[in-house]
Amino acid sequence: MDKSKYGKLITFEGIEGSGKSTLAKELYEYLISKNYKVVFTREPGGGKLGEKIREILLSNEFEIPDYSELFLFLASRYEHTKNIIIPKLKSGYIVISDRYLDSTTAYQGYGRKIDLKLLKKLNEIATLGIKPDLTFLIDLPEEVSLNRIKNKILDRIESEEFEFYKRVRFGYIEIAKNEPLRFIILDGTMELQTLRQKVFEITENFIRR
Ligand code: T5A
Repeated sequence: MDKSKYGKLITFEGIEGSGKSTLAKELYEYLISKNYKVVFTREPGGGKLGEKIREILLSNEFEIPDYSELFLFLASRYEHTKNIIIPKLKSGYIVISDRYLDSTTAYQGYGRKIDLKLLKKLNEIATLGIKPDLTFLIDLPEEVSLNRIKNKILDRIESEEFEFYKRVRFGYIEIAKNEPLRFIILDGTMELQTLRQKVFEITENFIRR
């Protein structure tokens, strides 16, 4: 495989209400308008199986024990990577994913306190060794996050206590610190217009590199 023809995987991460979904979709639209080959996808979900798993994971109908939750996220990721991400990258697409492997490290690792070394191994299996080329971490204080989502019907994970989000946010910063070349941390309290401009600019520079 000629590596120069291989696409790029760009992921968006952050806690609830950070604005990552908005920015990921806007980046997708922007790159389409510039005639790039690009696809938008998300986790949990992306594939047919993953979207079903997403319904279960976010539903308030079940109480899902920690490790069951972990394995469901990983099951979704394996299908997503194998059936969507890898084929699209091989066809030269830019793949934009709203959440990917770092969500598991942040939420199940730092949030639920599952062993980080174990998660690293499991993530390697679920991603078939694929790593994002560029990750935007939209960092937001927990208080602002809760305020942004307070008027919506909360899903199972959004109903977690405040301390959980504090750990997840802290976890994200730690993950990003360990991989400074892959991560761009943006302050999610900035105006959406400013954030958008930064995401577009950084991505275009990155693609042209
Ligand atoms: N999860 C996921 C795990 O625990 N482990 C895993 O491995 C994976 C993959 C997934 C849930 O699963 C968990 C994490 C999640 O709890 P989701 O749908 O991806 O669920 O996650 P959410 O974070 O809930 O996604 P949302 O789409 O609801 O939130 P976003 O993406 O953070 O925010 P967004 O863009 O929808 O914006 C929220 C609101 O804020 C406004 C927007 O207009 C919108 O109203 N907003 C701003 N307002 C002011 N200034 C800004 N800069 C703003 N940016 C956005």
